[in-house]
Amino acid sequence: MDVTYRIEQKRKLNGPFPGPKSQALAERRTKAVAAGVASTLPVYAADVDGGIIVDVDGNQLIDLGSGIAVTTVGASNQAVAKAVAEQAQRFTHTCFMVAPYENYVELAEKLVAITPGDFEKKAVLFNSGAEAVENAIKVARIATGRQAVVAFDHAYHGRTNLTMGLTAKAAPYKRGFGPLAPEIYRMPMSYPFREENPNISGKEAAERAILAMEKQIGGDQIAAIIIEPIQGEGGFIVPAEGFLPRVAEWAKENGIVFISDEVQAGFARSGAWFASDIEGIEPDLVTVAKGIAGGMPLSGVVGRAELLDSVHGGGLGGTYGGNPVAVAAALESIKFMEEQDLAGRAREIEAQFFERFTALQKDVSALGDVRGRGAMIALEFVKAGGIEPDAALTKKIADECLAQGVLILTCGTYGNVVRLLPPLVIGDELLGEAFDVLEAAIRKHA
Ligand code: PLZ
Repeated sequence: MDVTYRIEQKRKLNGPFPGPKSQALAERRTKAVAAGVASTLPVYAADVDGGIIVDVDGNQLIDLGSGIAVTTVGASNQAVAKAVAEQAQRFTHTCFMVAPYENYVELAEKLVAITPGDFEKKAVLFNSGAEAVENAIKVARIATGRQAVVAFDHAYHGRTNLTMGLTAKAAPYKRGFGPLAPEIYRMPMSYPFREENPNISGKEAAERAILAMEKQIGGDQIAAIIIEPIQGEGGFIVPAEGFLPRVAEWAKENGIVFISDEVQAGFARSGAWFASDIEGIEPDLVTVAKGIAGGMPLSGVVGRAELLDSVHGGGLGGTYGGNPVAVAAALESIKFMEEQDLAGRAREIEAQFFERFTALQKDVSALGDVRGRGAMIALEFVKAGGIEPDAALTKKIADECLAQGVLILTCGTYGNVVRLLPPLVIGDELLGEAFDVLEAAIRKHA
């Protein structure tokens, strides 16, 4: 990796944390910003580059969150910033449904080329991950003439009405926000660490879900099966080998559209372009967002041409979908990922992570599971010796890291997973330092 940084890649805490400027902003926020939107950090960002977030008081934090798996190429990647500025100076918007433009077509060509699946594909662009998921379901329903949609335990697919119904966890995402969309069925996931029978294979876990689908819905009633190839918000769950291929195969046998939600796992994050590549599956449709555009809001659905083309003209769209500034950022981000082999970088991060934390696991019995792929990696904490989730310990560890200037996020149905999503442009030294801080926090509290 050959990256130059604007900001010195050093962790630095000056005085109180949060500092006075962040505290003043927090007061203003309380009066003006809706309470329903919460933030992990108590400090306000002023400048971000590589693996460092500088706050308004000049503190420098190590970023192991990438704005939830978004700033894969960095939050101020200079090539991306230049492409954004140049496009903004030409035009910021025409609406692709009104006056189309070239870079939308170019990005569709690129997405078709890099997504899994050796068949004719097309793409359509939107703004957010949830919007991509909603549209993938619309496509599947119209293409099959069926209504039922299958999602899995621990799934996260968004916060809009349809996607909150697909999301598994009630609080904070769904509770009180109903009525939820009908015709959504939830199936058992392959979650190796939490299987009652620890020897169950991926294929057996798939047969368990298939039997439930056959009995509870009927294969010929299902429009789509949607699944994250590595579950994100639900706990960075990597299904057992063989699970996804068998579910995908059964979908095919039953004329069901298999949708891989790669919103979080996609774009080099997992150590490949897409996590589906590693799992050896060719989804009918793939949803993409987050890492695609270096921080600009952009998403898409990519997949079988005949499925996407089963929608009547005017049936898909949206004012901002495929905004030209966001698309310019995406084209530059993808080029950067290719030139710098960021998927390879993600695999290096994976190796460093496993070496360090599987060793730590031998000393810390509360560290139940060390898992993930690429730079989408996690630690699951339990009450010592068993598998009972320990959310309180997880929070203590995350809070300790924050206080030491390392931003880490938690996730999981049981709130007991620390997840690491560093920008792939982070250097080894800074990453090692962040691991030191995390390891010390674990040893202190576990
Ligand atoms: N599908 C797999 O991970 C977004 C959500 C954070 P949007 N994950 C982060 C939060 O608490 O809101 C996500 C995802 C997967 C869909 C989505 C939704 O993407 O861009 O947030 O709509």
